Amino acid sequence: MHRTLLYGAQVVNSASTQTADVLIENGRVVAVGELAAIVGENCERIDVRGKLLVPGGVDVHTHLESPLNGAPTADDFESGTIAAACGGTTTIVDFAAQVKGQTLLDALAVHHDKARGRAVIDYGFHMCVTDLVSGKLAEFAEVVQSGVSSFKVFMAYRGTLMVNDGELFDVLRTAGRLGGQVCVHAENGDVIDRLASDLVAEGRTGPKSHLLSRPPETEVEAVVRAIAIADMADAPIYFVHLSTQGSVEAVAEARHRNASVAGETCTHYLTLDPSLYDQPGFKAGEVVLTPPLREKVHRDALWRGLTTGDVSVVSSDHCPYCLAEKERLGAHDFREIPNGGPGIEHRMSLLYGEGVRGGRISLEKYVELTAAAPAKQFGLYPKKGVIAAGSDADIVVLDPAGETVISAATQNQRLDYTPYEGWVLPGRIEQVFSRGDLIAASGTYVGARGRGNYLPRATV
Ligand code: DUC
Ligand code: ZN
Ligand code: ZN
Repeated sequence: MHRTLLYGAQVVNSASTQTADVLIENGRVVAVGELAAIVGENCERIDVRGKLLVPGGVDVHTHLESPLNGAPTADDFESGTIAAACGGTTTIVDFAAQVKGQTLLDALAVHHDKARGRAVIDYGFHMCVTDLVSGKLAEFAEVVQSGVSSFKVFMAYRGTLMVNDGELFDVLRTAGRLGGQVCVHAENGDVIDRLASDLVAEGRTGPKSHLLSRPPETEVEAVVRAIAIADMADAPIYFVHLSTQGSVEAVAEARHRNASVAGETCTHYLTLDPSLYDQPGFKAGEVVLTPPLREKVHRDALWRGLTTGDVSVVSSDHCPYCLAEKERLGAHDFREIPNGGPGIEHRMSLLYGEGVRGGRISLEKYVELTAAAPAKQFGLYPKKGVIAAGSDADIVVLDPAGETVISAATQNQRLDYTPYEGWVLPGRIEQVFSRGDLIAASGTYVGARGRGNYLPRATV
């Protein structure tokens, strides 16, 4: 039996912080407390005095080797999960995307094949539904039984991904009856398409038009509409990648009347300014991600939403495309630029640096947003998301006295840029353990290949 004692750190969970030792046996935490004097000789001891121990990050919104936008995303399950591990994330829930004409179960099988033996951290899937022709709703039960208890649908991208209101109602009602939940991409796709055509007609074909064609109201209207449809379907709803003040207010209003509504935002909506769309040449293409970046008033509202709990999860929406690929596809028309950006590697560092050290959230809130709440929301808690007896020993050793420098040249994400180039953040992720294995040290992957396990998820 392999035993490891991490001793002398501040152990941070979403409800408490304590100075304690953590004893790990066979990949699980078996005790947290004053243990150094009682564990005996047969135990590896690791000195983590002066450090913070936080639960391994749970990133519930990633797109690895995904065909969703036509072009496959740049990170596959190996490179993407190595980047995640180096950045302190030990669990992901990735979107398995159905392509047109494919059954949901076939789409899931394809995604399992991509991940199996390649992912280095534990992983689950959401089912991303893009083609609802007859019969697909009947597959939902089997999808849920296989451990995929959440679905994603799009209220934008007519002709490729978008569902209409009736289909949204069907999906919500069907998933809800099965005890599953639906992740909704809320944007008014038809209005966006018209604004985008107008811009192209005026010759405004560059990346900044991505921002101009997606004003905040296009998100807010869709959030309000989807909440009403979820009410009619008597089903829970989870909004992915919220970016606006109005959306936070709509979700808060629904939650105050006890509707089963939850909201997620992403690191980039909290930290990046839309002035990045004014970068010269095609460089603004880096931040063609959906929804687009928003002004400070929206970022402030999102931070407030995190403190009130109305926005309960911070994910990465890691959906990477190299800038060269974005330019190849969309240099002449911004509508052809694959939408998405990186984030899986720096989510934990950014939220610690900008959130905790920036004075916006507490350490416990940091753990809640990055690990405990996403694990609870998607049926993985307390296996994941907490450092406690019985939980998987997924643990990040964070040095509050260190610093993190972000650069494309040193990142593990398989990408030719980062929108955070040159950022220096307080705090440094020193070591990362997954099921008790040391898998990352000082930003380098040191674990075995393909060691990640599939996580079938319960309904919640
Ligand atoms: N939605 C996502 O969740 N990710 C990338 C692009 C999109 O539209
Ligand atoms: Zn989306
Ligand atoms: Zn996404």
